[in-house]
Amino acid sequence: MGVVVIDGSTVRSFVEDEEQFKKTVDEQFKALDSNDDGVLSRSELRKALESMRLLDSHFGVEVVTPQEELTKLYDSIFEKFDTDQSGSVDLEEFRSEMKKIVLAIADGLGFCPIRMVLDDDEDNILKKAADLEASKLGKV
Ligand SMILES: [Ca+2]
Repeated sequence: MGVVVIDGSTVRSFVEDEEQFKKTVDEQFKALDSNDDGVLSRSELRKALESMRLLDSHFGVEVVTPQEELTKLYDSIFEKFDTDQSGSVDLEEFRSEMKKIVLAIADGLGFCPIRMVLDDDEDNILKKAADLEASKLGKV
Protein backbone atom coordinates (compact mmCIF):
# COMPACT_ATOMS: atom_id res chain seq x y z
CA MET A 1 0.00 0.00 0.00
CA GLY A 2 1.16 3.50 -0.68
CA VAL A 3 -0.31 6.93 -0.31
CA VAL A 4 -0.15 9.40 -3.15
CA VAL A 5 -1.15 13.02 -2.94
CA ILE A 6 -2.57 14.53 -6.08
CA ASP A 7 -4.19 17.77 -6.99
CA GLY A 8 -5.64 19.26 -10.14
CA SER A 9 -2.33 20.38 -11.57
CA THR A 10 -0.80 16.92 -11.11
CA VAL A 11 -3.63 15.41 -13.08
CA ARG A 12 -3.63 18.15 -15.69
CA SER A 13 0.07 17.94 -16.43
CA PHE A 14 -0.35 14.20 -16.85
CA VAL A 15 -2.97 14.73 -19.56
CA GLU A 16 -0.89 17.46 -21.20
CA ASP A 17 2.01 15.05 -21.55
CA GLU A 18 0.31 13.61 -24.60
CA GLU A 19 2.73 10.81 -25.29
CA GLN A 20 2.62 9.52 -21.74
CA PHE A 21 -1.11 9.92 -21.46
CA LYS A 22 -1.78 8.12 -24.71
CA LYS A 23 0.52 5.31 -23.69
CA THR A 24 -1.25 4.90 -20.37
CA VAL A 25 -4.70 5.03 -21.91
CA ASP A 26 -3.72 2.59 -24.67
CA GLU A 27 -2.31 0.18 -22.11
CA GLN A 28 -5.49 0.42 -20.12
CA PHE A 29 -7.58 -0.16 -23.20
CA LYS A 30 -5.62 -3.30 -24.03
CA ALA A 31 -5.89 -4.56 -20.48
CA LEU A 32 -9.63 -3.98 -20.50
CA ASP A 33 -10.24 -5.57 -23.86
CA SER A 34 -10.35 -9.00 -22.29
CA ASN A 35 -11.53 -10.82 -25.41
CA ASP A 36 -9.00 -8.98 -27.62
CA ASP A 37 -11.47 -7.93 -30.28
CA GLY A 38 -10.15 -4.37 -30.38
CA VAL A 39 -13.24 -2.75 -28.87
CA LEU A 40 -14.69 -2.46 -25.38
CA SER A 41 -18.08 -3.92 -24.68
CA ARG A 42 -20.45 -2.63 -22.03
CA SER A 43 -19.13 -5.04 -19.41
CA GLU A 44 -15.50 -4.42 -20.30
CA LEU A 45 -15.96 -0.68 -19.88
CA ARG A 46 -17.81 -1.18 -16.64
CA LYS A 47 -14.80 -2.96 -15.24
CA ALA A 48 -12.68 0.06 -16.17
CA LEU A 49 -14.96 2.45 -14.34
CA GLU A 50 -15.12 0.21 -11.32
CA SER A 51 -11.34 0.06 -11.18
CA MET A 52 -11.16 3.86 -11.05
CA ARG A 53 -13.43 3.71 -8.02
CA LEU A 54 -14.70 7.19 -8.71
CA LEU A 55 -18.27 6.26 -8.11
CA ASP A 56 -17.93 4.46 -4.80
CA SER A 57 -16.09 7.07 -2.87
CA HIS A 58 -16.13 10.80 -2.81
CA PHE A 59 -13.11 12.29 -1.12
CA GLY A 60 -12.73 9.26 1.07
CA VAL A 61 -16.38 9.04 2.04
CA GLU A 62 -17.91 5.73 1.04
CA VAL A 63 -21.15 6.18 -0.81
CA VAL A 64 -23.38 3.19 -1.20
CA THR A 65 -25.27 3.31 -4.45
CA PRO A 66 -27.99 0.74 -5.16
CA GLN A 67 -27.05 -1.80 -7.83
CA GLU A 68 -29.89 -0.71 -10.09
CA GLU A 69 -28.77 2.91 -9.99
CA LEU A 70 -25.21 1.87 -10.71
CA THR A 71 -26.24 -0.08 -13.78
CA LYS A 72 -28.15 2.93 -15.06
CA LEU A 73 -25.18 5.15 -14.40
CA TYR A 74 -22.72 2.82 -16.10
CA ASP A 75 -25.05 2.51 -19.07
CA SER A 76 -25.23 6.25 -19.48
CA ILE A 77 -21.44 6.50 -19.26
CA PHE A 78 -21.11 3.79 -21.87
CA GLU A 79 -23.36 5.76 -24.19
CA LYS A 80 -21.13 8.79 -23.69
CA PHE A 81 -18.06 6.81 -24.65
CA ASP A 82 -19.75 5.19 -27.62
CA THR A 83 -20.03 8.40 -29.61
CA ASP A 84 -20.88 6.72 -32.93
CA GLN A 85 -23.41 4.47 -31.17
CA SER A 86 -21.93 1.31 -32.59
CA GLY A 87 -22.56 -0.62 -29.39
CA SER A 88 -18.89 -0.80 -28.53
CA VAL A 89 -16.11 1.60 -27.65
CA ASP A 90 -13.07 1.72 -29.92
CA LEU A 91 -9.64 3.02 -29.03
CA GLU A 92 -10.25 6.52 -30.44
CA GLU A 93 -13.47 6.90 -28.50
CA PHE A 94 -11.80 5.60 -25.36
CA ARG A 95 -8.88 8.02 -25.68
CA SER A 96 -11.00 11.09 -26.16
CA GLU A 97 -13.46 10.28 -23.36
CA MET A 98 -10.71 9.33 -20.92
CA LYS A 99 -9.13 12.68 -21.59
CA LYS A 100 -12.38 14.48 -20.84
CA ILE A 101 -12.97 12.44 -17.70
CA VAL A 102 -9.48 12.94 -16.36
CA LEU A 103 -9.63 16.68 -17.07
CA ALA A 104 -12.99 16.82 -15.30
CA ILE A 105 -11.35 15.16 -12.31
CA ALA A 106 -8.59 17.77 -12.48
CA ASP A 107 -11.17 20.55 -12.42
CA GLY A 108 -12.92 18.90 -9.51
CA LEU A 109 -9.71 18.68 -7.53
CA GLY A 110 -8.63 22.23 -8.23
CA PHE A 111 -5.84 23.24 -5.91
CA CYS A 112 -7.11 21.09 -3.11
CA PRO A 113 -4.88 18.03 -2.90
CA ILE A 114 -6.38 14.70 -1.99
CA ARG A 115 -4.70 11.65 -0.64
CA MET A 116 -5.30 8.34 -2.27
CA VAL A 117 -4.40 5.07 -0.68
CA LEU A 118 -3.48 2.59 -3.36
CA ASP A 119 -2.10 -0.87 -3.61
CA ASP A 120 1.39 -0.68 -5.04
CA ASP A 121 0.54 -2.93 -7.94
CA GLU A 122 -2.69 -1.16 -8.71
CA ASP A 123 -3.10 0.05 -12.25
CA ASN A 124 -4.86 3.30 -11.59
CA ILE A 125 -4.68 6.25 -13.94
CA LEU A 126 -4.51 8.77 -11.11
CA LYS A 127 -1.64 6.92 -9.53
CA LYS A 128 0.16 7.09 -12.87
CA ALA A 129 -0.37 10.84 -12.88
CA ALA A 130 1.19 11.08 -9.44
CA ASP A 131 4.07 8.79 -10.43
CA LEU A 132 4.82 10.89 -13.46
CA GLU A 133 4.94 14.09 -11.47
CA ALA A 134 7.16 12.44 -8.86
CA SER A 135 9.56 11.26 -11.54
CA LYS A 136 9.72 14.75 -13.02
CA LEU A 137 10.58 16.17 -9.64
CA GLY A 138 13.29 13.55 -9.30
CA LYS A 139 11.71 11.92 -6.31
CA VAL A 140 11.67 8.44 -7.79
CA1 LIG B 1 -13.63 -6.43 -26.31
